[in-house]
Amino acid sequence: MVSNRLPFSLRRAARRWRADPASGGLVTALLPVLRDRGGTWVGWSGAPGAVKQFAAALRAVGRDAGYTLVGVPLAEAEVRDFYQGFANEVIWPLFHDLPSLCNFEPAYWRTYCKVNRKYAKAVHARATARSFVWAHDYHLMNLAAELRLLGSRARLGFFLHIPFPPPDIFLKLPWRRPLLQALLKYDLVGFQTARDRRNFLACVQAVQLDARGTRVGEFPISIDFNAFMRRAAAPDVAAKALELHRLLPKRRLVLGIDRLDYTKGIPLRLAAFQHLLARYPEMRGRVSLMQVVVPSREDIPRYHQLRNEIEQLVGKINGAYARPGGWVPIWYEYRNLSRVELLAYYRAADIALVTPLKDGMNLVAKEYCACSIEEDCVLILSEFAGAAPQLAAGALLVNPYDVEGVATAIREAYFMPAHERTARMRRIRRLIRQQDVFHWVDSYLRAAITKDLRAFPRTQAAADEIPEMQLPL
Ligand code: GDG
Repeated sequence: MVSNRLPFSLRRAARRWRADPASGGLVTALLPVLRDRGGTWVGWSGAPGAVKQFAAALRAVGRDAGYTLVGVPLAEAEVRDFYQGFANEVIWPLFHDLPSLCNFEPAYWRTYCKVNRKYAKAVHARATARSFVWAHDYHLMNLAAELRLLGSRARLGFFLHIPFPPPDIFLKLPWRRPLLQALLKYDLVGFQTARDRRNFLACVQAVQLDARGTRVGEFPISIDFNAFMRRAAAPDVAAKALELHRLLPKRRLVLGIDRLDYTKGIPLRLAAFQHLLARYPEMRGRVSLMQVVVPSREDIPRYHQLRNEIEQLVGKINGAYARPGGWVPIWYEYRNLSRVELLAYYRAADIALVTPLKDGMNLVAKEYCACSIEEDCVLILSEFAGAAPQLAAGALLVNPYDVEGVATAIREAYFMPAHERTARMRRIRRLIRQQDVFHWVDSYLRAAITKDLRAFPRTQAAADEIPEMQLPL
């Protein structure tokens, strides 16, 4: 496994470094795979400086978790130009269809290549021709190309967690050709949805590259459904959810939880909520929006601006509609929630408002449904989230740019009869349970190692699919 960051968080305890394994769905799903087959995870520790300082902590976590951890040291300038620069100021906005937010600084690309080489060396030192290397996400798109230059004969797979843009957006990238060429050095390139896979192939055709030898597929990522459901039913979570209802009594709770990010559509969501209160006065006092914004990428100026914009909007809406001693339209929090709090917020919310402008998948949507153990809640979901095609059978799909449409959907969710809420939620929950994160890992790995393409209808040889493509350019 290779990812930008290693799957744990480092903290200093009594003059020694301690590393706590991360508890995300991806790590949970991969843990048994790595433990059973013996695996290695290569990534940056997240702390500047030499790996030597935390080598003992890395070894200890690896011993407990059952796999080897290999740290890639990154200098401060590399973190700035590779991680904050190329990854988060070029690829992140571009791949989310926001090219006007891109900073196409040439130094960023050079550092991106250099840092990918660094990761490749760390991988190559440990991989043999019989290894399978699975690289994750947009930080490591050049890894296979660098590994091949080093002479690696390992089988190489890649999974993109974020969307892949259509050609008219992607072709703005000054390094479009070398980047696509690098991706085509992987044996398998996995995307979240059919949309992303189609966009990738259209770009490959647009720059006329030879895609023979690369296989592409769609593998919608998911969550550990049963673990979420079980934890959501625990007494500490139930007590906390009840407390939320006591604090915000006699109203339906609408929940938004997002990392601070301009792709999550938070200002437009607030505008939609304001429109609901203005256009349908009978909704005042009946619903409250709980908006949690989780701090993220705080070193990047655009994220600062976004936080200010959100907080001004919340202030404006609460200022216009709050009543003394009574109802306040928006309950806003800017902080990290603990696991128990997160689950309690999911459980307490009657309606979830998940309205990203574009999202690879959006796990918050799936987690919310898994925690809806009474099956009587409503999910309002953006058409542009990767989760939309899967969850369309039960969610209310909205265009996040259409504030009137989103306001109407909140009203529709509020008045939706109980039997319809249950029928919809049941459909989505069944699907998430069947296609959970273990299913995701399994289908990706089987596609990566099989020789028989017919066994994998959702996987294609890239070159076979391209001739049928309609070029949108
Ligand atoms: C990228 C892609 C794709 C949130 N707040 C708290 C908290 N969370 C956890 C959630 C969830 C995760 O963070 C957020 O995942 P998302 O999928 O919603 O979004 P990104 O972070 O942008 O992830 C995305 C994903 O990769 C996987 O492929 O779905 O499209 O952008 O798991 O539970 N966790 C805790 N406290 C919080 O306050 N503990």
